[in-house]
Amino acid sequence: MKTRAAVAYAAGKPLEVTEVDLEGPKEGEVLIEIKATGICHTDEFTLSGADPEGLFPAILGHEGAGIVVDVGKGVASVKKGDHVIPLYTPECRQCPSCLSRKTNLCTAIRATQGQGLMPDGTSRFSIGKEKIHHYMGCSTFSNFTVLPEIAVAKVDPDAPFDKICYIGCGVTTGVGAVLNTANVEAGATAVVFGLGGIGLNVIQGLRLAGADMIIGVDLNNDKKEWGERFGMTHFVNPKEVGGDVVSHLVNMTKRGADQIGGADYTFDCTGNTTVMRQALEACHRGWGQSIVIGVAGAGQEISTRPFQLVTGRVWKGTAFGGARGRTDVPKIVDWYMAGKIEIDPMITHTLTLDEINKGFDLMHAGKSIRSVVVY
Ligand code: NAD
Ligand code: 022
Ligand code: ZN
Repeated sequence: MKTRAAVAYAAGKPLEVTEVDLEGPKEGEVLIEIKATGICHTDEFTLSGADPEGLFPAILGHEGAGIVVDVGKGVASVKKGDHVIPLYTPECRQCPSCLSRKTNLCTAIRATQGQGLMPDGTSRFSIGKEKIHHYMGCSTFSNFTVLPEIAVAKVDPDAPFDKICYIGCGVTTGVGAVLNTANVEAGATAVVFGLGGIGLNVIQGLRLAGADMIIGVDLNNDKKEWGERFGMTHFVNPKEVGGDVVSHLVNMTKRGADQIGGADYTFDCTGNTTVMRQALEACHRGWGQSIVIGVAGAGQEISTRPFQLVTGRVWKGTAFGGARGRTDVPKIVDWYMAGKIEIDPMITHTLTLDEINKGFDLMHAGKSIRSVVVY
């Protein structure tokens, strides 16, 4: 069949919206009509050429929602008409990682996904004779896409595509980092570094978990209002703190008879390795946990003094908020439908596919929290 898609032909070039050939689903695969897709940082990271693993030409996009329109042989978990969210972290429920119950990083299709291919080692996308790569196993910048059955989560058909697409990455990453990775308890104190599309979802996850003190840190004062909108209780702009931001945060979180400061939980949502160190060191000695969510540039390293860890601080990372996609994503959609979490105000811009490059410009300029393309 033919489909319309935004194609990334080369690093640093704008996407080109054009007609693409798409092969139907093979065994264990499903054909999805994408109804809406968010534009996220990784798409920009890959398009810019900074991603050493980026492949071209490719159809980017990994934050979508749509409808199953066809299924290949042997597909049993979804059927035509089901509403689904594509998963860049699949859930096969059979690989050693899925069976371990200790991680969400399913390995079933990992090798081929990283090569921009379907599990059988081929691509479903082409233009004439030219092969086009899949991206993060999703390629949601195409009106139709093919995905492995294990990489789709079936969700409530009443949920609006143009909002729940954000659950395909940003919402699940932020809320999941709080509930799955950190396992924050009621009454906790927390610091969130970076109040963008991820940090704001960490904040609403903390509110959901019943955290008491939620400190947001951002260089941009406009983010104060944004943070407060989702449950932030205090705001810190490092540029306006006289001196070291870590000691400032430790002072703000002093409690108990011993007056030792530091947060129970901190989250890096910037991808900046200096901030990652600040986040670790702003944790409480003995039990503070710092969660790295931000993805740093290729080749970057983090450092701290071992003393920070010897005195009981824990440094952790999270991918897709530790969520097991087919199990957890439908639940997050239900939370949205029940009003337990908010999404609508974070979607600051809605675009057509032809306007998709505008979404990248808005992200660059820091003018959007999330831009969503509606097909
Ligand atoms: P964003 O650009 O919308 O937000 C980043 C925010 O950090 C901005 O508000 C910016 O002002 C602020 N900031 C920048 N430098 C800062 C500093 N030194 N101190 C304090 N604040 C600072 O980005 P986003 O969409 O929220 O994504 C954040 C990060 O999360 C990215 O690195 C992204 O790749 C990553 N991410 C990771 C996962 C995962 O599974 N681990 C999933 C999605 C996104
Ligand atoms: C999504 N991300 C950032 C913004 N939006 C993002 C990027 C990378 C990961 C998660 C989220 C990530 C963390 C750990 C891994 N990835 C490796 C997983 C593994 O090896 O099992 C990651 C993922 C997918 C891809 C690359 C890296 C890919 O499909 N190319 C989950
Ligand atoms: Zn993303």
